[in-house]
Amino acid sequence: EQSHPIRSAVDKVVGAVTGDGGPAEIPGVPNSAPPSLEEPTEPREPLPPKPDQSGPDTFSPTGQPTGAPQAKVAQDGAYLTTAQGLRLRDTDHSLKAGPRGPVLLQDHHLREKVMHFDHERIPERVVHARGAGAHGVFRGYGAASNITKAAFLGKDVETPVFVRFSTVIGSRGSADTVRDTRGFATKFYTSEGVFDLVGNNIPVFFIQDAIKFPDVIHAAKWHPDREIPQAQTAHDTFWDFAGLHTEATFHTLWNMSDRGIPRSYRMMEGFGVHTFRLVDAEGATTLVKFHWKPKLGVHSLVWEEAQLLGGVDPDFHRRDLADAIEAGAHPQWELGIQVFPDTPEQTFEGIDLLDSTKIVPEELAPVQRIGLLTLNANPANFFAETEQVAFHVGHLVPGIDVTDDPLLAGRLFSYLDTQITRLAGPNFAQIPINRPHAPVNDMLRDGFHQTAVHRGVAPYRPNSLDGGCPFTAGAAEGAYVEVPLEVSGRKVREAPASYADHFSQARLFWLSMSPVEREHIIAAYTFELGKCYEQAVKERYLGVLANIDSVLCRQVAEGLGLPAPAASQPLADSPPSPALSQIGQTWPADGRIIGIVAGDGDGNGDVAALGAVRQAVLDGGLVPLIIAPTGGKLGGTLPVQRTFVTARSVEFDALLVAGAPAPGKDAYGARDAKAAGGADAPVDPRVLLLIAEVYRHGKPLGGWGTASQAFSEAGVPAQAPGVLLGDDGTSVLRETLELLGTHRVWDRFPAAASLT
Ligand code: HDD
Repeated sequence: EQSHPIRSAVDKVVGAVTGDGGPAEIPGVPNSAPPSLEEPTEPREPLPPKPDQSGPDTFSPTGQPTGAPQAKVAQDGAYLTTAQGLRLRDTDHSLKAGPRGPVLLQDHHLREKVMHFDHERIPERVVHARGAGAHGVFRGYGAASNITKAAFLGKDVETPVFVRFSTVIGSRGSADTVRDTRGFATKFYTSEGVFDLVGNNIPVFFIQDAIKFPDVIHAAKWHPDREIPQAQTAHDTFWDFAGLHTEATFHTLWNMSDRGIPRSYRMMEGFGVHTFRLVDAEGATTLVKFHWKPKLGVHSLVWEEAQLLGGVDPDFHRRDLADAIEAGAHPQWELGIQVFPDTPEQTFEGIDLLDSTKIVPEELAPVQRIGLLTLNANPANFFAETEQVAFHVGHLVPGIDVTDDPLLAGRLFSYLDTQITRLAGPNFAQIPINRPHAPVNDMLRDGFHQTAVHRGVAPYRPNSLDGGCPFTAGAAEGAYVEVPLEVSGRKVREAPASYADHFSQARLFWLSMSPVEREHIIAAYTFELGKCYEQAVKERYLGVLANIDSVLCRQVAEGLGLPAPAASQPLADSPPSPALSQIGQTWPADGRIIGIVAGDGDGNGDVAALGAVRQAVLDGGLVPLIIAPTGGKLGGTLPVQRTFVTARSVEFDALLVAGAPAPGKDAYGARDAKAAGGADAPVDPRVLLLIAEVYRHGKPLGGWGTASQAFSEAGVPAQAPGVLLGDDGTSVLRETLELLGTHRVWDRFPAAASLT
């Protein structure tokens, strides 16, 4: 690596003073002499800002683009400076009284550098601490314009967005693939102000009233004495609460289903959960529930994959999102709404629309698509954007109003309040990622981290000194006007009677699952309750399961070695909702990852064939990763992305095996891999592990050449469903892609038979 001219000059000078690295003495200059005070060097040419130092477009607190290019750059200029812009000659040594002497208090640079470092962390979010974000654009279809005046939903209106996905329970440094709900929060920078849709990948919530939020979160987070487990619900306090507080039953069932372990953020549905009220230009209102429908379909991991990933790649989901965006495979979701008439009862088909523990099955109210979200840019700086973004369900725009859901009411307080601690003061709306793209002219003043220089003398209304400005607007000028609903009632701490139904929709969900999904649910409850220490907690929860379904209860009880209790109330059967199941549909395979194990071929002919398969994967819009014993290039041309040391099956959606590589040999190298061990040399155990796991996890498994030997050594029956053995790679690939459309080879799971 060539030394930068500035660096080498500084090294020389510093080396002369400290004896580190440079000559002990510069000829003619005694060791004790001060170094030259001249600027060490000049940069050869003005250096452009590094790409990772340019931030998102910034807007002044009054909503105007800041304009000047350098204002968009967090850091500028070629020289290292202090925060005050003072150029620095050395940042590696404290100012000392002699090379071995004490450090001097006057060293401002030392104190500033360490002081700033000491305060680099801010409190993590009290929930949803771990997340990953991306920039994008939302385009309205105009399909909702007959029921809402929200400008950003208009036909072909494009609105910049920032989305943050998250887990709920774990700390910032916890793993991505834990069993949990996922947050799906979207900030729309609309022309009428910021609209935040702060949803989850599960359409219901644990509680019906926000006053219970601290309870459910205290129960679900780590035990207060040991701060374990991290990011898991498999522990006593969660199941203690869930067993006693049965309105959490439905949400918990979603968590225990495959929805609790998504394959990717890109393959999750999103839900606004609450019912919202849309308002048209005439003031007519409609109730709606918001949905996000992923273009790539809804897919999940299997539990063993999720657990392996926790160790192999704890950043699996954030890596997947960032890699896909960087590769140009921009993930997309359609925004949809379920529409209900705004009647005084606020119910639909008997379902209380103000109860966030209930869904309205899509078969009763279809999801109508009203716009398209595309994520197309990764954040330039995680802290500045993903960590500092502040969502709030109260960030609304004209045309969208809240309802009286008591869960929503508490959220309307909480999201504003939490930022005061998290972002240290009331001016978080001035942080670049939070700035509206609509003009801002508020009368909020001062406070910690005030970055605006407000002009004028009259931040109050009415005033005459600032010309009466700013003016208030009417609805015609785009003002937000709350829907003037009548409200009346006695002050009570009570819930409506319908809120007491905690089981009927959990049963609906169970009945809507395919056999293999049911089996996964049984395994999940058995695992989670099996991790509890307290017998009473397990027994009580079996009582909850009995009120969902007797087979579910009996199977889990069997796994726990406990008797299965009877239901405490009659089970209500309703027609299943096929939309709740993730199995049975086909989806595009775009962006899925295909591992290709290079075989033990004997020359460039095989490399060419492998190259052709790789190219065919690319042409299909998928990502090929070649796996070989060592890195480098096969046959000098084909780049290897994973070695037998770095590859693990959990990374791939399907595996293709081009042969049966023996241990420790080159693939397609000068040596014949089998030569040393003869024709019956065993297959490399790391390849066998890849094959066995891919098979066990129900992923398509293709092979040609000597692959059949590898499959048989891995214990994979050649006739098993989704095991594709063929003569050449391209034909095997074609069948593999077809299978990927259903995500997994579901027939490989034993399931159904045992579910009686
Ligand atoms: Fe919440 C964060 C979603 C109920 C209080 N919540 C937060 C985030 C999401 C949700 C996605 C992360 C936002 C981000 O990425 O920054 N929360 C939900 C959904 C709920 C819900 C879908 C129910 C339908 N939340 C809820 C209640 C309360 C909170 C009932 C409090 C009474 N939520 C918060 C919070 C957080 C938060 C403490 C933590 C960090 C933040 O807000 O900015 O205020």
